[in-house]
Amino acid sequence: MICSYFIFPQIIIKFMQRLPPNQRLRTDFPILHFGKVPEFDRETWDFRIEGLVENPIRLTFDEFMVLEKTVDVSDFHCVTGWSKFDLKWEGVRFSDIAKLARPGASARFATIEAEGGYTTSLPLEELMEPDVIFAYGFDGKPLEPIHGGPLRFVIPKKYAYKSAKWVRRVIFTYEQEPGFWEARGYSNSADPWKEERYSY
Ligand SMILES: Nc1nc2c(c(=O)[nH]1)N[C@H]1C(S)=C(S)[C@@H](COP(=O)(O)O)O[C@H]1N2
Ligand SMILES: [Mo]
Repeated sequence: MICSYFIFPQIIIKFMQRLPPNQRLRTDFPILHFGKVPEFDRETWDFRIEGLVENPIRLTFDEFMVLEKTVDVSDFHCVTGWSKFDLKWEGVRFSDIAKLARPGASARFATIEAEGGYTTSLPLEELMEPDVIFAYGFDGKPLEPIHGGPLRFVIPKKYAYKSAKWVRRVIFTYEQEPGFWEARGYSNSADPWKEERYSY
């Protein structure tokens, strides 16, 4: 009695509150990207941090894997209307990556660049949040190529087109560069709670 009439609605309300406006909850993990899944060659793959930094860096995959590891559980919201709860990402915080390269005083944004030229850009204060990570693991396993493996960017507080798969480079900039979807009419701020889907 208590369970069905009291607790159950409470659970539903709690879930609804975690769903941004006009999003629907999915329990599967949809796959969405432009172009095809790139090949990963551990020998030639690298990760570069460039632009307005005091210490530009190039890391091999093995070097990346020994950086301080973070696990973060977060929700995921695609601008086309689906959301997923409690995705468990393992990787390295953006803020830890930034510490290594030491952004200069004039750096205000960073462009995240993926294989094949997919890009997105964000202000540094949003990138320095502790839930923003470069993920190589998902749910205790290596991140699958189809979901962005070997390395994807994850910024849970933004629509997922900001969470670039197959990341290779971070460029610190003074002006915000237009991203792949942002240049095609999607919002630069991309806050799902304010429903910032388009750039008009
Ligand atoms: N490199 C790259 N990253 C990308 C995209 C893409 O087209 N290319 N699509 C984005 C969009 S719109 C979404 S919803 C998510 C989907 O991630 P998933 O396929 O792991 O669910 O990846 C994002 N990252
Ligand atoms: Mo998306």
